[in-house]
Amino acid sequence: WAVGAVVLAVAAALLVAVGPQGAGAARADTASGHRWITDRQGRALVLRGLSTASSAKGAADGMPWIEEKDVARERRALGTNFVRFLLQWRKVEPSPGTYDRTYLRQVAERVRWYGERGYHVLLDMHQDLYGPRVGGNGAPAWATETDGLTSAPTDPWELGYVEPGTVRAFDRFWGTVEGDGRDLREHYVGAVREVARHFADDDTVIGYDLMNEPWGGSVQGPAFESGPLARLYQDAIDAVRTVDRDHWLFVEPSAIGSNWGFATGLPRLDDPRGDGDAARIAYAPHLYPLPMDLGGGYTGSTKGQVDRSLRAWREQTEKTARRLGAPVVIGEFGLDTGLPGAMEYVEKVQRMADDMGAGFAYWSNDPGPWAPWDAKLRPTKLLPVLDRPAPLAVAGDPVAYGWDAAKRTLAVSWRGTAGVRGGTEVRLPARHFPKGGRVAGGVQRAWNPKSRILTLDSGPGTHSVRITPRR
Ligand code: 9MR
Repeated sequence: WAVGAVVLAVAAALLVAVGPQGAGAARADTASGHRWITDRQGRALVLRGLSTASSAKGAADGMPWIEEKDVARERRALGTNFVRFLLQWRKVEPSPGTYDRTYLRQVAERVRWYGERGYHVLLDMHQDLYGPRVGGNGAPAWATETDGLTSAPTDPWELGYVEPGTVRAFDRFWGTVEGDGRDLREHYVGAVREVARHFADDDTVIGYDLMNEPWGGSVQGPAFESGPLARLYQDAIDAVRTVDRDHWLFVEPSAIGSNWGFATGLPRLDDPRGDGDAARIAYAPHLYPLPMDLGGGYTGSTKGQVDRSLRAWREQTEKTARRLGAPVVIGEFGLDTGLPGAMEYVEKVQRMADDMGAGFAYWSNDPGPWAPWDAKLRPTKLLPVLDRPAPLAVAGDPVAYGWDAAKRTLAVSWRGTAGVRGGTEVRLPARHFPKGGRVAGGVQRAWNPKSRILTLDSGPGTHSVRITPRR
């Protein structure tokens, strides 16, 4: 998310709109106090993974670059339990009202590769810059109305969001300018429902990300988020629930502003499953602090600015999650690993995610300078940073958890809750725990040196466990 003058103007407008709400909210450095996505045993899931993959955007078959062995490598090298898997509307609905089952089967095959290795898959309805007809990806050509306006390629790519053809394509999609009466939103909702119908009984799928980085076209800010965006989300949620009662619906704010830590106007949404604990709506904002977007690293004066962005981002995210009654997953964060201070930044975001009790999907697994593997699939310096000790599933209500690299201690505390089956699982990477872990304050139930997963006993009451490397 880089910016041009127009985008900055929007940011300034948002800043004014945020006003004093932006400051002062209480902040507890603990993972507790919000809802959790749970597995079938009722355990709270700490979702940690990558997006797979940007390469799917332009591929003729819409498939990411990966083969099954790459999924196996990722599991081995990083111990991730989560993947945000990119879908393309153009592939789901290649012509109006016609859904491509072959495409959905190919997606299902890859979901199975992940499922067999213990992953949870978030299916992400991805788009950037609307669709290929206006220089982006996502929407089919038949659903791209530009009224003769065009879009030129831009550098950085994000500036394409203010190209006339792209703005008009969004406006026609949202129905915020006069059109030919065709309801493109309805098609989109139908496509999302079709994806949900296909995966309703697939336990590897954790949910659906209803739209990547929504953009309002010529309508921005709260007017967009509480208007067209909220309506689309509500329609999509209602439609999914007609075919899929159980999977989670992940919603994102408008990317502009929120990615940098400004407030979002996204309102509470209703899940036909019911209110409170019955609802399954998750909040998946992206995190790209503006100073880094503009090419800065995590160093010098930029570092202080980024730190302020991170604090604001956390505060806004927690506030929005409370409003939505939703658990949080950082849907994307990522950067060129060659930027100065990049690894310190990734560490910092992971610590913040742990403090918040939020999952994350790092952007992305495409081999290259942003990824844990380079173009030749050799590990980059990001790999050891992401290969971090962490809980995967907590048998109760998590209170706090985190890896203290200086003390070489993974601490996990939780309150056992009734109805939860199984133990708490933590992953202890070989690079930090070559001989496994020594458990204090709890009881080790099992240790699997291959998956590097240590299982801890749980039960009623509060547990506070510290794991250090076995000598
Ligand atoms: O990293 C991606 C870059 O190579 C592409 O040119 C660009 C446009 O498709 O998208 C980048 O990925 C972005 C993602 O789709 C949405 N969030 C921000 C990501 C990084 O810019």
